Amino acid sequence: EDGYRLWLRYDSITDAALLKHYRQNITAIHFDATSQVLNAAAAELLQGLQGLMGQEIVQTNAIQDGSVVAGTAQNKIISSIISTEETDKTGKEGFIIKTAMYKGRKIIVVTATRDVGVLYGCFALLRLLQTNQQINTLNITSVPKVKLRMLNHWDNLNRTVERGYAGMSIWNWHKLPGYIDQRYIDYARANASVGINGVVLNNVNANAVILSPAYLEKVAALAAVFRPYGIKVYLSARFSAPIEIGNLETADPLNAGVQAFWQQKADELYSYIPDFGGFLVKANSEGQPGPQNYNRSHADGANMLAAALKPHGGIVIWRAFVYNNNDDDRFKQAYNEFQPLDGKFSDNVLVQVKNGPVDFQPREPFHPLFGAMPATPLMMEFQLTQEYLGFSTHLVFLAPLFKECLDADTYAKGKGSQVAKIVDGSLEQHVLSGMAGVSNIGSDINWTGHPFAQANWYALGRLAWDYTLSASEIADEWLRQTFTNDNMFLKAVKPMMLDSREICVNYMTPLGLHHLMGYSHHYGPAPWYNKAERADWNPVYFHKADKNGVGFDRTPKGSNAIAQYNTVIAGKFGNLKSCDEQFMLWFHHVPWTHMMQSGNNLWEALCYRYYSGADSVAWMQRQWESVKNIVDEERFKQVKMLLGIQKEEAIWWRNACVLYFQTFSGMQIPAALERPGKILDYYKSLSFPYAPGIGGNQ
Ligand code: BDP
Repeated sequence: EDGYRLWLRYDSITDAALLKHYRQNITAIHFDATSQVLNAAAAELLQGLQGLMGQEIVQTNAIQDGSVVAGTAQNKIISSIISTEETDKTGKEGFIIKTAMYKGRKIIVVTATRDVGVLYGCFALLRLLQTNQQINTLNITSVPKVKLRMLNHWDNLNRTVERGYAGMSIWNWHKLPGYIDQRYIDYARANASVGINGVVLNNVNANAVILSPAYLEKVAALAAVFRPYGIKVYLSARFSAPIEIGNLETADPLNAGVQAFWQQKADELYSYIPDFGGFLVKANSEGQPGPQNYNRSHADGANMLAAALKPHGGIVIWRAFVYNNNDDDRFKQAYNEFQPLDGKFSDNVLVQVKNGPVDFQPREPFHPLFGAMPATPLMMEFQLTQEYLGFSTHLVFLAPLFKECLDADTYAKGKGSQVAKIVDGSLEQHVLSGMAGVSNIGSDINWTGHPFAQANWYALGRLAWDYTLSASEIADEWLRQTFTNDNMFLKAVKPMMLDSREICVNYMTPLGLHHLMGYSHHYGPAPWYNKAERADWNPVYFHKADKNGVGFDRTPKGSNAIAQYNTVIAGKFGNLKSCDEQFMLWFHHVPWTHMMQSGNNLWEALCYRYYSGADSVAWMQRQWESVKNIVDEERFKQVKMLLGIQKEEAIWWRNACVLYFQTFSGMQIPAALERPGKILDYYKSLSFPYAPGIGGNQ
């Protein structure tokens, strides 16, 4: 069990009664049409069912008791059972799974309006077996809530991965297009199994060379692998490509030569990849070129690219992750630049916004742009790779983080205007909608480094499909498929997964602290750091600790960032009394002696949080130890070792932060808590020249 098979293991069902149930209900599969996508679906269904049921399943045209009949609504058998009106309700990608009688035979129908829906339905049927559900009376209709469900790879052409902690890039550019690694196919299967339908292959800090013919051939080879799985390829486009690979002297979006370059590039791209998805663009952010270099706006830049792609049906995903090195609060800058552009983007542009206003911290309030740009489809950007949550050595299940943001109410159109309703386009009736995760995938045999980090990839896909799923349901599904359906196992491991994010917040950045990590590599704590070339790359900029207290005053007395929220939210965050303590230091500079709900003062509460975080990792270790006999030896040992590292690093975070903040509070660590074994200078002296994942930026 090296983890390579992810959640698609298909090992035979061990429960005898259940096995009997499945063998009674499924005996054969029937696919009456062929297409690349249906062939992929049939192959998956055969492989999965045969593995799970431990017996041969025939693919036959004859209908018998237990036939799985899969196809679109055009299929004659299916249309005699399910009306096309009913199937039409599932849209372009949804599906129906239904138990039915056909000429006296009991069958299972898997249907959709298009082949890709059938593929998703087959994966859903397999999931039912993998999670040990009963299948004798099925009646499932499932429709994705979000249209573009994507992974963003931050992979460089030299195979390093910016903020990647699971080995090198899985794209072997050198061997492409001639050599198709089995990994590409298994990657596509895994994505399709959770409904991911788009992948950006390269880093947002992009190299223009990917747009040259030699690379387009390679990109086309990957697109061909992904096509049968309903996945489109997208590329990060470097805004200055006209200069770098087009021999032009400018990349000004209003320059006719530049426009012609992109139009010709789009024509060329579509000649290689007829279903190419479009461009993802990071512009005028962290040193990347962009339209502002020519005094043009983000809308000018995005619309110019959008015009080039439009005739081919492509889209532009323009990132809103921007901040300048100026005196204004970094929190506010994306809003300040983008909000005034609402309504100015072409209809094939989405603006991609990170979940929070700063940068993928363990906890952030939702980004104030959500709800503030009604005329623009806003795409969600989550980060799967754990840049700020312990790399791939800490077990941190991110579904609770994603849910917290998606469920947050923006009040944009009154109560009930959750971020999720902006992301799925329903609040403003947008045609386009999207959710992306910055990939945590690499060349490690188990794909994600930490065996449990696979769950974050899984969760992104499942939530993009249906954000009403709870974190607990997702953890349950993933654990059953990836490890075992054993109840003892689930009882011990699920709570540990579900609490893991809050535990990480507690030992890293409790009560609304943020951006305390080491400079550049982002590994470990460095709340003292103040030497970066930009003020807003320094932890001291964000926590503002002094003798009086700690936290960033974002009320009208301070930076007034809260004014970017709807007044209901601003009122809540802006008042220390009503501000949820978990966000407190995001919005207030709070005296050390401030009385918390617990009856402790802020300093004591901070200490208790840090200690409880580190202690909870010991609890996670005990939970894991308790399933030793239920888990395969290989993954048991891996997770055990990783929890050992996590424990040490949680203590490191705790000690470094508590000792540092103590220099301001001047108060003792509460007597009940163990003293840190080392002094602050020890933690300050640590250096990490070879920490993984460092990218082109800070
Ligand atoms: C930051 C990363 C940096 C990325 C940047 C981005 O540290 O490597 O390039 O985000 O999202 O979190 O563009």
